[in-house]
Amino acid sequence: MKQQIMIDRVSGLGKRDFYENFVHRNQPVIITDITRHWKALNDWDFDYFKNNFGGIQAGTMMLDGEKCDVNTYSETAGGRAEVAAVITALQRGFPYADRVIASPLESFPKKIKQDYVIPEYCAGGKFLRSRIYIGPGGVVTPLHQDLPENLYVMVKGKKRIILYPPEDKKYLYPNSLFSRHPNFSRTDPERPDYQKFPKSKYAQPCVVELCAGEALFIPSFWWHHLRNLEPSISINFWWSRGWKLVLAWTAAAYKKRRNA
Ligand SMILES: O=C(O)CCC(=O)C(=O)O
Repeated sequence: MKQQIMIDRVSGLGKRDFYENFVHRNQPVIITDITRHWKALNDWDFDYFKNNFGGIQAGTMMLDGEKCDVNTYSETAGGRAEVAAVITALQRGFPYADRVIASPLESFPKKIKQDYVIPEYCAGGKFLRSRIYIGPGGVVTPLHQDLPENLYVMVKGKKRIILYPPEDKKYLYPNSLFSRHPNFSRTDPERPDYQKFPKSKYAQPCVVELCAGEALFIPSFWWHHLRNLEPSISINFWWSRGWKLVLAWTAAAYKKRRNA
């Protein structure tokens, strides 16, 4: 029997402790006081984005039912849409809401940076990038893993996030290495199919509910599945370290060429 993974909620965590106890140990943690001085915590809601950034073209992902269809996401082409139009549809609800915003920070004007403070844990981090996610209640991002370290900050709403450690990969049936999305699993942690994916019963999920104002550190290669329990807005901070940095640059260059 594997030991149950516990994810602590902490505050007042210094950068050194963060690296020693969590980054270097590849251990997730929820930090509760990152957003203390963020204007975004008060201001960000669907209307704020409509009123302040309504005219911009942001990256989006189409929904297939309640699931984000990652195949439709592109940082540079196709999946872009006007923020006001997407949010108006989200406010009308399903079936009008047919896509969510999942956009690189650079799509937004620079003034958006006044709304938050880059957390000290990743400020100055190599290859630091952010994406903003805006979606209605119910929406799911399927189970996947990413190369960078990820500080995932809930600004509005609430998400249920199911995590698995990287070593559970053998139970999670990832897509083929040669597919478009080799980092996605074919299993659904919310509806496990043990007939089709028998080894998935050995995977050990760890479930957290992340509330507005809280940040979840998702270490590199940890698997994560996210469900909006409420209409939600979040921003993540991805950064890379050591040998993974080379991979991150290579993957980004490859993606840029593919999407051009
Ligand atoms: O917010 C979401 O639903 C997706 C976020 C995500 O997959 C990530 O930060 O890696």
